[in-house]
Amino acid sequence: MKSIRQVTASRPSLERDDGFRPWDHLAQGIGSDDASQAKRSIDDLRIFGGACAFPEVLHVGRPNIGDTEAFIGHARAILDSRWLSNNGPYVQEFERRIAEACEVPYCIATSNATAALEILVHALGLKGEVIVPSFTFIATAHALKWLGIEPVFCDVDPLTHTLDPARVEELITERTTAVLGVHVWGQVCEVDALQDICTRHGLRLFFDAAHAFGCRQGGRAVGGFGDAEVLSFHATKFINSFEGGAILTRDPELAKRARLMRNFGFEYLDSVVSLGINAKMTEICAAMGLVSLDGMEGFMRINRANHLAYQRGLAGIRGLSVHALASQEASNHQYVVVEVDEPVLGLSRDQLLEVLMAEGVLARRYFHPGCHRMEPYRSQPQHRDRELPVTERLSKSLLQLPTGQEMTPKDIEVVCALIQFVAGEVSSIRARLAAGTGEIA
Ligand code: T4K
Repeated sequence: MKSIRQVTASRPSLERDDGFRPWDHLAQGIGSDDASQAKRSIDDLRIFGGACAFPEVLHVGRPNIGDTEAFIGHARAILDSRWLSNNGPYVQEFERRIAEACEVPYCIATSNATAALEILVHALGLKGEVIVPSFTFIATAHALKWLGIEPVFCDVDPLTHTLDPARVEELITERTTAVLGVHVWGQVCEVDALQDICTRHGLRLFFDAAHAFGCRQGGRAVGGFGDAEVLSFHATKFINSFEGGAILTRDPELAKRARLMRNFGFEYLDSVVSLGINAKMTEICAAMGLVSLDGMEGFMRINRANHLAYQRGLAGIRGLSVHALASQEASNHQYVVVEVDEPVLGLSRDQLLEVLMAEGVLARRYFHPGCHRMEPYRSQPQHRDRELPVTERLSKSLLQLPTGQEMTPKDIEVVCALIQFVAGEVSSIRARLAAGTGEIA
């Protein structure tokens, strides 16, 4: 048995700058083969020398895998066909299926969502400033900045976590050319209010829907809102194509421009008619995407059940709640988001996270800090000095728990029991942490 000092000395830290990934470390942790092992005293917690609840780490973003045999069959067919990329039949079929699911006429599959956003910035002819939430994955802001557009960070609504339309309107200047909303956690933005603002001010409106494939609101599917929307099929998304993305639009001219730009601006053979990059999806990625799409109903069912299990398992904890989406007809429940109210719970979000990480529950703190607190934005006064109180609060209080196909009901039960145990022992955990034996790094 290792001593407390040995265990705590090698505990994973949240703040590192050397490329360290916490799960590499956790795989070497002291483990219990019995994941159901209950914690009876705080000495049983891994941060204080107890056994790790999950020696095989639980990840947020573990890929859902569809029918492996079907995928292998497609892989063989692709190799045999000698057609590996450049708008092949798998990509065309993937685009047809996504357009159908999103109820839009045009889908352009891309290598990832970030490239899709960048293509849209060009295809929409954006310049100057674009209003965007700071409470998002950094890709949303970087896609603008990379192309010389200034992201103007806007605060979000405390309940929906999406762009607050009233705040958007305050930020419009003569340099503003567009608003870019993010359907974070699959929560559809206030699309009508945003559309109204954009129409009145002559702005383009587009959406980062990386989290929201399969979600619906007001009788409409995500994919058809604004001028265009972007999906992500990254491995960590509930439908994945290894890496991948897509642009969805109802506008035939915009679709045509985006399609050209995805492939260097080639119209055919030797004819280049516009600026373009290489953002093509490969055939193998499209095959993975198609297999994943075939499993979509099952993945949604699992995510829904997991969400419900977390809601039940974490009920009754004062100062900790599972975030519920505002009224919406359909959601992929891709993320299980927990909000920690530190003064009420008695532990900070980061203290709870450290306890969970030590136990092999690799919860995440998306999106901490907000984009305006990361480089290259935070060193610029216009971003650093911007007041975004809701973003600041959310980035300090939210935690995402593992979900998806890999999580069994038993895993969720153990994670919930662990959190319930921690919530019931807050004072002694705090005292022990303060005494230094399990000091938070
Ligand atoms: N807009 C929004 C709102 C987004 O959230 C994202 C991506 C984008 C745009 C850009 O989309 P893409 O250009 O990627 O298509 C992860 C994902 O990598 C990222 O795609 C995603 N958002 C973001 C929310 O989460 P990280 O930096 O947290 O990734 P990482 O490497 O820490 O992996 C997450 C967890 O998943 C880890 O615990 C490991 C696990 N994992 C990951 C992969 C790739 C696996 O178990 N298997 C895997 O294959 O960003």
